[in-house]
Amino acid sequence: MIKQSKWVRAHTNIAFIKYWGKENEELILPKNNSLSLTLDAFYTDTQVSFDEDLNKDILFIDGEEQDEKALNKAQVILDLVREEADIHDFARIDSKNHVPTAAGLASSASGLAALAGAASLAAGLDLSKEELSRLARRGSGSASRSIYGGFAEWEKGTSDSNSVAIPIDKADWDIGMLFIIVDDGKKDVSSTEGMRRVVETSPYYEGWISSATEDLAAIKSAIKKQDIVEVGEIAERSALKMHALNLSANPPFNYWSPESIVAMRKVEEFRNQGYSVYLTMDAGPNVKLIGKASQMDELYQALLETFRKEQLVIAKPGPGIQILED
Ligand code: 2P0
Repeated sequence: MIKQSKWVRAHTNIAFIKYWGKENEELILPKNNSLSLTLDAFYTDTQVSFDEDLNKDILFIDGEEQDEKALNKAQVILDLVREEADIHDFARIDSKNHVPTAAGLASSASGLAALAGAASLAAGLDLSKEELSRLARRGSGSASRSIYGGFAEWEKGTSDSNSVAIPIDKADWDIGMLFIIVDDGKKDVSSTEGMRRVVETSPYYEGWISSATEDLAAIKSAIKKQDIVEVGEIAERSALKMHALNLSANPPFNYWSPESIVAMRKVEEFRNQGYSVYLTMDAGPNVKLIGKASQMDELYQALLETFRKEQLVIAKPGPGIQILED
């Protein structure tokens, strides 16, 4: 017998207050609360089928079968769902990533959120948003936030049960992002390894925790006021502090390429011209601009002097997880 879900769609999110360090690696409990914006431009569609004829779990991304390693995070979610629903069959996961060609963007947030939705649906579990967020978190921390549209906060909690994301604001105001895709092909330090290293070795880690708490309170009040300048300034500071942790780790590491610096300077130039535009960066060289959605087309045009159009993607706030009806 086959228990098959409908297709489930989850969008990716970008953290404005970064998650960068784990309190508990197995349960994925973070050191600090984080806050993100879910975006419309990048998403993953996933379908799960529990099938008694399978003799192992299998994962297809865009039609291509993936190796065991790619299955690791997914299997944590499958196992939790099997246990909860008392299912003993292996699963086939089909995923389609909707990310612009050559974007070089990680899709673990949207991918594992969509998987949590599809696996629980196939198993016949009727999970609340909060339960879905908790389940997605066990695959990848940032996935906990992709259950919701707009701004979401992942509350670090103290245990598996209360470490979940909650919705903060629909972001139905003039805010948007612009991605500058800078793929330098260098082998990255994985997020998992990067986080472990800063927690264990950065002399600044305590400062990160205390300032993240302050930044979080400040950005929530700025979001409430729909104040793009404050939101952008706080988000940019949070990102730069995260990258400063990496430089202060032993051994030190960073995610920047020469082209990242070029993009960062552009943001400064735009600000000097009077634009309210700020940057954020994650565990890779891409630079993401935060600003008024209504000004992104102008900035896009200006960036075409320096970057190819394939490197630029405008994104608006996106929706939460959804079941696609056939
Ligand atoms: C974030 N990042 O808040 C931070 C900022 C990257 C930089 O969450 O180890 O794939 O699976 O929990 O969620 C990327 O790491 O890490 C991430 P795990 P995840 O978005």
